[in-house]
Amino acid sequence: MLKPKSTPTRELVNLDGVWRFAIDTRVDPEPWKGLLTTPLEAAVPASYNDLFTDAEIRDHVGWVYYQRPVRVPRGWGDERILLRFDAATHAARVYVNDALVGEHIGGYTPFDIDLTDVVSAGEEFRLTVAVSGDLSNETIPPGKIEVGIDGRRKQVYFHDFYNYAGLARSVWLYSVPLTRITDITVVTDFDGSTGTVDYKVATSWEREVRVRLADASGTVVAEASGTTGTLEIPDVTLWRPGAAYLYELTAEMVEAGVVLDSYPVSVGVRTVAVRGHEFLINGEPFYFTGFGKHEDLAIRGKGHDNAFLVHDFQLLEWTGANSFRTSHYPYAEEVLDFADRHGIVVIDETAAVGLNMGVVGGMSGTPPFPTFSEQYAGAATQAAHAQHIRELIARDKNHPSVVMWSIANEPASNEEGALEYFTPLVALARELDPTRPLTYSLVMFATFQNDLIIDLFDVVSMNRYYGWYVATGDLKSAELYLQGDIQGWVDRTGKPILMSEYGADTQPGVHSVWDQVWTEEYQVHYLEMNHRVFDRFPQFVGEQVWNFADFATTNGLHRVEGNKKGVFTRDRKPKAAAWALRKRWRGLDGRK
Ligand code: GCB
Repeated sequence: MLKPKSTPTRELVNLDGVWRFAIDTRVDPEPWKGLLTTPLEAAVPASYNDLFTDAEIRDHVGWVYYQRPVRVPRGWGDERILLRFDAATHAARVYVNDALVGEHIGGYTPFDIDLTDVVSAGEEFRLTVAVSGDLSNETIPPGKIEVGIDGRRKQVYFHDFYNYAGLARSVWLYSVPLTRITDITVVTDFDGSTGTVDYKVATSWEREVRVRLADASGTVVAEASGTTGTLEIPDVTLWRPGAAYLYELTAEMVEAGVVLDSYPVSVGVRTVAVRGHEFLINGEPFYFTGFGKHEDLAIRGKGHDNAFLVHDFQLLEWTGANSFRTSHYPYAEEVLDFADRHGIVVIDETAAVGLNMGVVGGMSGTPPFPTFSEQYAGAATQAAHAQHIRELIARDKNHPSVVMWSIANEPASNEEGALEYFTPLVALARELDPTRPLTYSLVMFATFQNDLIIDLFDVVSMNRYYGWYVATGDLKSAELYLQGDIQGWVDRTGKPILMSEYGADTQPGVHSVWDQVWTEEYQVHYLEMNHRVFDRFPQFVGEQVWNFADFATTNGLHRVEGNKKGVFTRDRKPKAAAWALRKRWRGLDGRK
C-alpha cells in the first residue's frame, strides 16, 4: 500500500476542499446519478458531524453523500489513474458519474480505487462518495443501531469517544505507470557501526529492480539490484528516540535503461526487542513517557489538521514526552511521518475498541451477555478485525517511529472466548510483521488472576484508574491497590509492564486544598501517586497518561462537554498537571 507521492514517474492531485454534501434522507434514492441537490457543502478533510448546526446531521444513522467534479490531468493518457482515500469513516461507496466503482469498510485505513477504465485524461467526471458512520457487529470498532421509542434509529457504541464520521483525511487523484512498484518493505538492523536495510520490492510485472540508499544530505551510501536484498551502511547513524535520522531508499523499475517507475521511502535504522522485562530500542532499555491521544478537534472532529499536528508535537516536546499511543485507531499517515522525522516513539493501535460487554455492566464488570458471541464480537467481527490488522500493518510497517502494535484496547480478555478470538489475530500480526512486539491495553476488570490472553503478547499494557473510578478521591487506598495490581502482573508474567492509561477528569480553574476530584490539584496528586508506585518497579517500561487533551464523547452522566482527562484542554491550554509532567519528564520546574 504505497502512499501517493510525486516522483519522477508519478503525479498527484489533491482533492481536498469544499464538497457538496447531503444526508440520504434528504436526497433521491440514487443521488450519484446527477448533481447532488443540496444547499449544504462540507469541508474535506473533516468529520461532518460538527460542521452543521443541525442535530439530525450530527447524529445521522445511514449514508451521507459527498460530491465534487474532478478533472483528470490531460497528460495522464498512458498512466493508470487511481483515487486514494486516506480514510472514509467507517465505510464508503465510490461512484464515478453514474457507476459504482468501488467500496471499502474500515474507517481509519486508506484505500485505492482504480479508475483507469472509467475516466479519460483531460476529461472531467462527477465523483460522489457515500460514507456511512454506522457501526455494527461486523465493523471494527463494533456497535449497534437501536430503534428508539419515537422510531428513530440511534447508533449505540461501547467506546468513550464521539463517533465522528465522514472524510476526515485527504483525498487524492494520482497516476502510476502501467508497469509499477506495488509495495516496498524494509527491515533494519545494525552490528557495531554497520547498519543494514533488508528490502523487498513488489512489482506489478517482472522487470529489473534497483535500489539506492541516500543519507540525510542526499549522498548515496549503498546500492543494490534485485527485488530483495540487503544494503549495508558503514558508519550508520541510527534512528533514536529524540534524535531521528532518516535515510531515503529509492526503488526503481528499469527496462532497457529506462526508469519505468521510481518510488522513495524514508528509512530509520533502528531495532526493537523485548528482553526479559526490558523494552529495547537499539539494544538499549527504553522508558516510554507520554500519552494516549485522540484525533479530536473542535469543528473538525477527527479531521486531520497540520497546524494542530505541529502544535501537538511541540507540546509533547514541552512536556518531555517521548512517545504516544494512537488510541484507539490508526492516525493519519502524516502523524507517523512527523513522528519519524522528529524522533517520537509510537505505539500503533488498531480500531478494535469496545470489544467488552463488561463495561456495560458498570463497575461490577458483569457482562449482560458474553462479549465473544455471535450477539456481539463473533466470527464477522473477528474477520473485520483481521482485515483491519492487514491494512494497518501494510500501511505502517516501514515507520521507524512505530515500535509496537496494540491489537486492541480493553477487550474482555477475562471472558470466555477471548483466547479463541485473539489467537489467530496475534498469529496474523506476527506473520505480517515478525519484527515488532505486540500488546493490548488491559481493562481494569482483566486482572492478573483472570486475564486469559496475556501469554500471547510481549508487553503488559495496563489501563488503571485507582483514585478515579476505584477509590475515588482516596489516593492512600488507591496507592495500595495499584501497588498490589502491578505486583500481581510482575509475579505472573515477568514481561515488561507499561501503564498505557491512568488519568483523572479535571475541570480547568477548579481548585481545592483537599483531595477533591475534578480539581487541577487532584489531577497532579493523582499522577504523583501513580509515579511513586511505578518508580518502585524495575519491570516498569513506561507511563502514558490518559489523555493528552480533552476530547469529545457521547452524552454521559460523567462526561461534562466530553472527557476531561486531558492534561491540556481541547484547545491545548495546559492544566496544572501539564506543568507537573514537564517537571517529572524534563526535570524542569515552573517556567524554566
Ligand atoms: C478507558 C478507555 C478510554 C476512556 C478512559 C476513561 O479505560 O480506554 O477510552 O476514555 O478509560 O476516561 O474512562
